Amino acid sequence: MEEKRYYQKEIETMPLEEIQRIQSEKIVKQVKNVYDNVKYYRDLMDAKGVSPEDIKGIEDIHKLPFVSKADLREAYPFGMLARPLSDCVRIHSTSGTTGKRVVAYYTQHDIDLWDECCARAIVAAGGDENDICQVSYGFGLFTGGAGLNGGSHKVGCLTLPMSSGNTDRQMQFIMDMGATILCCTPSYAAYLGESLHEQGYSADDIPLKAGIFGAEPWTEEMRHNIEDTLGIKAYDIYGLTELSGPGVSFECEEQAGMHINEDHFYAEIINPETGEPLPEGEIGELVFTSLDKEAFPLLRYRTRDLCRLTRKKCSCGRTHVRMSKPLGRSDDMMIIRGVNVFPSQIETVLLNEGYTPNYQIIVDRVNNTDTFDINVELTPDQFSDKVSDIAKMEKDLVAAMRSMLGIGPKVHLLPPKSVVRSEGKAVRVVDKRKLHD
Ligand code: DLL
Repeated sequence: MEEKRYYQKEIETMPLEEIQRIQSEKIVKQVKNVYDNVKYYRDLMDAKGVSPEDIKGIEDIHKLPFVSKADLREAYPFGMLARPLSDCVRIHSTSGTTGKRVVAYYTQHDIDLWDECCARAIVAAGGDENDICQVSYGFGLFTGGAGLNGGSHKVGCLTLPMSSGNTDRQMQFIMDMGATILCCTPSYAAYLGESLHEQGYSADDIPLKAGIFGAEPWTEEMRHNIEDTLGIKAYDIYGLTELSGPGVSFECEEQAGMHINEDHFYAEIINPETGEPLPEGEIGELVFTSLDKEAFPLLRYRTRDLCRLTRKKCSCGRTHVRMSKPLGRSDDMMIIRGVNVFPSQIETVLLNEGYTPNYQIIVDRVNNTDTFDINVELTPDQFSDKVSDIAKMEKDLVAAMRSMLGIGPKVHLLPPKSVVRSEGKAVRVVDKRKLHD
């Protein structure tokens, strides 16, 4: 049998008790560090009546206060820094569509740790120094490009720092350089696959063998679609700017949940309403503590991402806890006519019914009633000039949606190329109700 490969075998396959011992050592130090160096944390902890001496190990973590995006905004720009700016070497930032941006700071140690996490993900996807790794996440303030670029260097792959966009050039580099690993958002991977096929390439012609896709929710159905089009194995990767970027967790060859780099990030699942910790296996909000970040450490940060954790043994040999694909964010969940709807449910139905992943959901409110429309693009093969054919397909799709969601949207089947493609994170939902509020 082929020898299993890891980037840092000892850490990645460490017994749980050993991981917990490391986590305990790190949390005690980190809590003392933020209490002494960050007034914002000192005030939060004082207000909760908890002092650094109360934290004797990882089992005491629930005594600490939560931190949310609102705290980061309040403390913007420097209020959460635990090191002087002179120790920091870089910043990254969220896209900040609403309110102030969140800015994260890194020391060189923080960058090294982050690159290692991304290197673990690349090796888990089968990467080594013989690979050519095309990094098509955006470079700049967004963390995707820099993170996978750093990881790819650590592994020793030949790295193509493409950034996102310029699809013709992306295709040219994949084909001419013989790229074997592609890193980008799943929606962009689907678009690249579609574009390569339009150029006349089939999955067999495309040199890629693996993809490392994340930064947005995507379904199993989308995974199969991308795997078939590009002829690769598609691996999920998760992360957020506040904690460093991609590589907080990543999939192994099992493709059954993402191993969280628990030696650096401690995960909890809580009930988003009450803040109470939930037992293993239950769905709730993911909360992270960065155990050894220097510049911008976060205690009990509420991600708003909904998922579940499992400690079931994984056949890859890694012992770190696995998180399921996030169902979506608690703030992405749409409540339409009183019913909870996640974009991922809609994507599942579309792909199961044989449609493309090119869709957009539009929600509005007219005369105090929610409207719910889904624009879905047809392939040239599916497209028909006969109105009755399209009407029948729309009717069937509405029925499939109703059975998944409990409510029926209006479905609009559109000609090929009428839904705008994304080069980064796809905009799946346009909720116009927010404009009226
Ligand atoms: O998206 C970091 C990243 C870059 C992750 C490249 C993976 C690959 P942010 O822009 O701060 O950081 O957005 C973080 O994106 O809280 C999730 O809601 C969502 N997200 C990230 N990865 C996944 C994933 C980057 N694999 C927010 N599945 C997170 C679902 C994801 N959602």
